[in-house]
Amino acid sequence: MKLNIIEYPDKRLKLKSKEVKNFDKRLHLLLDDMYSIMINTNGIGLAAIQVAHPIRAFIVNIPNEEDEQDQKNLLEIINPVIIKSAGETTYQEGCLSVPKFYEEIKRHKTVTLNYQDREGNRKTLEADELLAIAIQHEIDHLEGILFIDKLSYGRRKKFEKEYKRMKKEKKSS
Ligand code: Y12
Ligand code: CO
Repeated sequence: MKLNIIEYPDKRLKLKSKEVKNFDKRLHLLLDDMYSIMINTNGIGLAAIQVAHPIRAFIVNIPNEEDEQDQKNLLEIINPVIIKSAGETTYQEGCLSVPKFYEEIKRHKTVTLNYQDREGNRKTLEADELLAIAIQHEIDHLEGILFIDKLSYGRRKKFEKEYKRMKKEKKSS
């Protein structure tokens, strides 16, 4: 499967993704290909909608203490539902669909979620630190929400201006 990461302002990023019902070979191939493209582009999280598949699935691979991404720590999260969240934290977030732009975003410090794995098995996960932030960022993608949608009016305007300038520079180079 040839996958490309779609980038802001592509309207498909605004779609609400649909529940996964078939835990079949096609899903497994998509998850495998998402992993390859995420690692090749230095990402730590990627939702299926970012590769133009509007289904409720995402992957997260948080680097370990040596700052290495070990595939053993890969999480494939399907049909997630947050059942508990607590605390508040901020983190400078980035997104493969909004390249070269980073902003401080407020999130819950910890989240507990129910989800399914690639075989459809039901699981519960308690997440904190960077994993909790990544999970909230990716669940937002399933709702058609980007981290830049969470910016204040002023910061969003600044982003639009900078992003347009960056795109223009890229075109002329
Ligand atoms: C904390 C906050 C947000 C997340 C969501 C997942 N985000 C990413 O994986 C972002 C990756 C990213 C990678 C970049 O590097 C390259 O594209 C080579 C990048 O840099 C550029 O665009 C130049 C920006 C974002 C998880 C945890
Ligand atoms: Co993202």
